[in-house]
Parts: sequence; structure tokens; C-alpha cells
Amino acid sequence: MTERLSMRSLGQLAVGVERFGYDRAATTIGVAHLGPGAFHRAHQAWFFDRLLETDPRWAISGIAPKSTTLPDALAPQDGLYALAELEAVTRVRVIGAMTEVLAASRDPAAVLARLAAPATRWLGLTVTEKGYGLDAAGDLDHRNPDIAADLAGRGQGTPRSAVGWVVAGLAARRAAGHGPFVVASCDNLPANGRKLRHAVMQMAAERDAELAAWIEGEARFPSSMVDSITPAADGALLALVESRLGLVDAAPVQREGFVQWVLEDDLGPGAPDLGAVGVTLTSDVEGYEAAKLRLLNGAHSSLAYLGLARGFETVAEAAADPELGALLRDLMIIDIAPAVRAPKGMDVGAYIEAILKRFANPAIRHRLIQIAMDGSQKLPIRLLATVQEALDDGRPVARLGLAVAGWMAFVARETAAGRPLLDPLADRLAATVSDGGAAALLEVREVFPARLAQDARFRAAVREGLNGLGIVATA
Ligand code: CS2
Repeated sequence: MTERLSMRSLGQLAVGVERFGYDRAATTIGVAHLGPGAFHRAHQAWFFDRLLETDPRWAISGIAPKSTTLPDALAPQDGLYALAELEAVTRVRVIGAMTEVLAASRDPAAVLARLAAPATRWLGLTVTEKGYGLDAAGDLDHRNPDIAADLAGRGQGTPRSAVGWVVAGLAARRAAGHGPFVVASCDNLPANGRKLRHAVMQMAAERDAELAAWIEGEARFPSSMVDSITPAADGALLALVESRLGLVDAAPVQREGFVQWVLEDDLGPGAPDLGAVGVTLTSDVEGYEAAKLRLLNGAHSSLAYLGLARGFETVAEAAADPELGALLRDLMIIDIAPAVRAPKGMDVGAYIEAILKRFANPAIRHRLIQIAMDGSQKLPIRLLATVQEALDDGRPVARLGLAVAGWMAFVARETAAGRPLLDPLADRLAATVSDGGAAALLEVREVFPARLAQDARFRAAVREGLNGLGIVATA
């Protein structure tokens, strides 16, 4: 029986497996992270693992806001896990940075103590677009049950939302006489730091005006752009890692070799020196965000829905299809790129070619259905803003309309097949297509603002797109 990866079995690691070189026992936890899922553990934790080689203050406490699955998987492993970088040559590294994993639903007091600890100087979040509980205007969505409960609770009881935990942590720090931690959103939202700050201020103001004033004056919420294609773990990864380590890892992660973190250069004194481990610190995060969210993520979502409609399973398969590949290239170069205010010095053409090469990576099995989830949250950010700007500029939107129609057809197809939609608006979307067909989704205002939905040029492009996908649409 192969032994489990842990600090005790680390000495049995197979020869040639990369691992952290620092003395883990000499580190202290300086980072708390809400949402320690695959992306955090493959991306930010990899940077902090490298920083720990020279600065022991930045070990991570992973805080699972709702589930106990990951804490239970990592506890027997002392928080250790393997990261596989899948390229022509696959590299595997044991990451030691996560020295604590907490389940907020099981031990809220431990979570609050960690957030309030003087040594905790950084609170990261990867809770996905839906995890912030914001409405289309970027305000706290009072219809979100976790947000509503935390607003009503006014700080009493255990937080239920990510924003609630940020406020509770800051309140505890203020009460203890400590300064705030840096609050670093690492999700695919434009101006993620500003959006999170706004949400935290709204919730804090409901709780205590003086707390809100303190947060406003003292706390920093840098925006960031994060990028690395990180497919969900699968059986192949578990087998690969066991064969490489010679040990069993119940919670490995995998990603491509490319990894980028662009962080707003507003971290304040005492922050981790992330620039020393390859993080780009800049005042122009917005340009990097626009390029990545609209070009990479916009292309990803378009490929997911149009690829699934053609029966493809992975990004590489769909991108290799001659017709889809040509459409994707034109969509990026002709339709999306003109709407992207890229950062100074970025060669957008080269950036697009690099993305297409990354999509074609044969070592990565990135399932389209993973990208297709949460479309109601992703589409406005990744495609609809680009559509509106194209319409305002008088540019054609046929391909963009087809991509949007791809999502609508996906919702209709999954609903007709009785397969559950993974989307915070799942019930609403299923009911809408059941009553009015795919085209009726244009009336879902949480996704399609009225100005866009009522634009005849956009409606025609979507209608054409649906017809091209075999869905007769007259609306
Ligand atoms: C993907 C992203 O699942 C998805 O929605 O588009 O996770 C994508 O892989 C990352 O943003 C790449 O950095």
C-alpha cells in the first residue's frame, strides 16, 4: 500500500521530484486565503512557496468558506500537495506553503483568530465571480441569502459570505488594536480590488460606521490580474502524481507552465515582496485585466459553448477544429482586440498568438464543461462589455453574437436534457428557456442590460447565431 504524502513520508519522496527547500517548521503564517481551491493552490500559493525560500513570514492558512472536503483531504498531508506543470515535459513540485487548512463551517473561531492574528498581513480571495454576492451594478446583492444574512446579522454570529468574513476579520483586527491586512482579490473580475472594497465598505457601514471609516482610511484592496490555465484535478493527475512522488496525494493540482500575476502596486508597508518572485507590480492593472479577461477569457467562453455544441470535450480539441479555430482567431483579432485598451508596450497580436498556442497545449485536458459553468456571471465580463463597445463604435457583432448564442443554446440544451446547470442563476435560466426558448434569455436583466438586449443589431446577431446552431429563433 503506497504511503500518503505528509511531513513524515517526505523523506521517501522519489528522486528528482522538486520540493520546497525551506524549513517549514521555521515559517509563520502571514497569509490567510479564502477559497483555497485548485487555482489558488496552483497559482498564488506557488508564488508564496517560492517567497518562503527567502522570507519565512509568508506561510498560508487556507480557509474553506463552506466545504470541509479540502481541509479533510489536506489534514493527513500536513497541508502538503503536488503541483504538476503540464507541458511537453511535465514537472511536479511538492508545495509546502499551506501549513494550515481550516473549514469555516466547522471551526469559525479558529478562522477569526487567524484573521485577527498580528502576523496575518495578507488576506487573499479566490471565491469565483459569484462568490462576491454582487448585483449587476456591483453592489451587495440583498437577494443573495449569505449576503442578506450577514447584513441582517450586523456582525453578530458567524459570517456566511466571503465579504462577511473580510469585514469580520478587519473588525477583529481593529478591536485588537492591530492594523488591517492587505485584502487581495484574485478572481476574474475587472477592477476586482475596487469592487471588493466597495462591497466590504457597504457591509461594514451596516455594522458600524466607525469600522467603515477605519477600513476606508486604513485598508488596502489592490486589484490584480491572475492567469494560468488550471484544469480541475482528474484521475490521470492522481495517477501521474503517485507515479512521480511514490506517495499518494489526495489533493494535487495541475496547470500549464505559463503563470502570471499582475498586482496593483499599492500594498503598503510590511507587505510580502512578491516582486522578488516574479509578480508584476504596476499602477496599470486595468490594462492587463482588460487584455486577459476579454481576449483569453472571452475566447475561452466562446470556445466552450461553440465547442460543446459541436460535441468537443476539451479546449485543445475544439481549438484544433479548422472552422472553430479560424472563427476564434477572427473573433479575437477583429472583434475583441479593438475594444481592449492594452497596457503600454503590450504587443496585442503576439499576446493573441500566445493564447492560441496555450489553448492548443496537447498536455492539458481542459474540459469545456468546466469553463462553461457560471455563464451568467462570466458573460457580462468576458463578452457583453465587448459587444456593447462594438455596437457603440458601429462595428459588426456577428461573431460575438454567435458566441453569446452559444451560451444560450448551451442553457437550452442542458435544460432540455435535464442536466443541472452549474450557475447561481440556474433555476431562473432553466425556467426562462423552458417557457420562452433560448432567445428569451435576452430578457434576463442580471445578464443582459436593457440597452444591449434591446439593440436591434445585437438581437439580429444573436438570432442568426441561434439559427446557425440549429435553434430557430424569431425574437
Ligand atoms: C476559464 C478560466 O474556467 C474558466 O472560466 O476561462 O479559469 C481560465 O482558465 C483562467 O482565467 C486562465 O487564467
